[in-house]
Amino acid sequence: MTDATELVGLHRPAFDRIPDPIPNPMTEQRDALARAAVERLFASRPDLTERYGEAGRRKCVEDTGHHILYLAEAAATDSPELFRGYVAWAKILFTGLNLPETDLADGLAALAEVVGERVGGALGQRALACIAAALRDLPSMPAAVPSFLRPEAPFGELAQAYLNALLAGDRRRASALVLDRVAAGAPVRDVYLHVFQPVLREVGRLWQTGAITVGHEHFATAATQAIMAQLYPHVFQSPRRGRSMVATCVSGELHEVGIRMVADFFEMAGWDSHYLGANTPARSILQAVEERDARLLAVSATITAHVGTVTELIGAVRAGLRGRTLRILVGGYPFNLAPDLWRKVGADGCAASAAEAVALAESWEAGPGAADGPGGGPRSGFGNGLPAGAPAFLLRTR
Ligand code: B12
Repeated sequence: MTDATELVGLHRPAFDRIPDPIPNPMTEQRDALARAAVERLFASRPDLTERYGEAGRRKCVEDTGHHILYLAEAAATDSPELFRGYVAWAKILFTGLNLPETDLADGLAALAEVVGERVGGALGQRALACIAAALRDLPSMPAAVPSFLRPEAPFGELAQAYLNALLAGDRRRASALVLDRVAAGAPVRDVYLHVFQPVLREVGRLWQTGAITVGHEHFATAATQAIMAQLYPHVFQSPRRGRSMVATCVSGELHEVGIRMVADFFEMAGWDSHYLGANTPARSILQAVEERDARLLAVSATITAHVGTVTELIGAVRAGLRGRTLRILVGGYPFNLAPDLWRKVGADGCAASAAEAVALAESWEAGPGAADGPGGGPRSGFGNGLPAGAPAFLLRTR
């Protein structure tokens, strides 16, 4: 959706405070890089033309374009974990499509050659290091993702029953399962973190492995959003504490349920939450921060290719603050992959879940030093029980 202020030219001063996007030479020459890499790949692997034909070759250019978007962000922020996470995800996708791993590996090797020749400076060097690290780890990356649902997890049985209802296309049953449990005393926070979150991640896993369609995913997401809305009488019950926050996705980002949960957790903690949803332009976010007199801005990105947009947004917001104090919290999939990324995008902190986001903001409110964990930095505990660097799609709630 286009920002209305963009169309009618309102709020001119805010326009002037939006700096130009940070250029990334890799995304700028994405098409040319992708075509050159695929040409090289198909020249060295004549069997690919036989197997996939011209249509397969075009698809391969498209896929390589995606590789480049993720690679560009990993290189720009010097975060090889981001590209590693993407390649781990791509491996599972390839496996589900019965495409050999060597096709992915050879494609990445061809991309490395082209990047080595055409992308200069530190960015090119970092991109090559990202590809090399991902290629080294590719054979040991898992070919399948285990389920995000475990019967022994808190609310594990409810989560499974909720998923089953959604997959059966039964919104009414899904809603009743949740509302009945909340009526029986289950805290809404637990339902969010132990039912909605793992179930949506499981839906993503099932989509990724080809077990369900985009239609099933859309249904499950829309039904969950509707059921979250049914829980709002509980969400809006907490006494107000005079603290305002704005919660939003960056421009281009469509995954809005995670940041909506973050906003709702702040609401339940007594903050006035202003949830803007998906794909919000920088100027509207800046305006919302001013209008709502926010002391906290929570920014979400799920797609790694949007990390540069987060950096631009934070730069724009800080440039437009005119002396106002504002803490900026970031989160979402790429920030769960690369624990240091929040610093690199210019945020004040990062959290892996809605509960941890509130805990971190409250520790900031409590005064200096209160947010410092064992590492001394304003990052909330990760709490997922996985080794550092594990792909984010393996994240699950305890
Ligand atoms: C629903 C969904 C969609 C919907 C979103 C609709 C909507 N209204 O939100 C639609 C269909 C639009 C979509 C599109 C795409 N999706 Co999608 N999607 C999902 C899915 C299944 C669920 C997302 C979700 O709601 N998760 C549950 C929430 C609660 O979890 P969460 O987002 O992680 O949020 C928690 C924390 O991360 C944290 N957090 C989140 N934000 C913030 C912010 C702050 C400040 C803080 C502190 C914390 C924080 O707190 C939250 C609550 O605890 C995921 C699967 C998954 N693993 O999440 C895939 C997934 C994210 N999608 C994926 C992909 C690939 C895409 C597409 C690129 C597909 C395509 N080819 O078009 C597009 C990209 C669209 C875009 N431009 O953004 C991949 C991403 C893989 C990767 N390597 O990046 C996933 C992981 C699916 C998969 N397993 O392959 N998707």
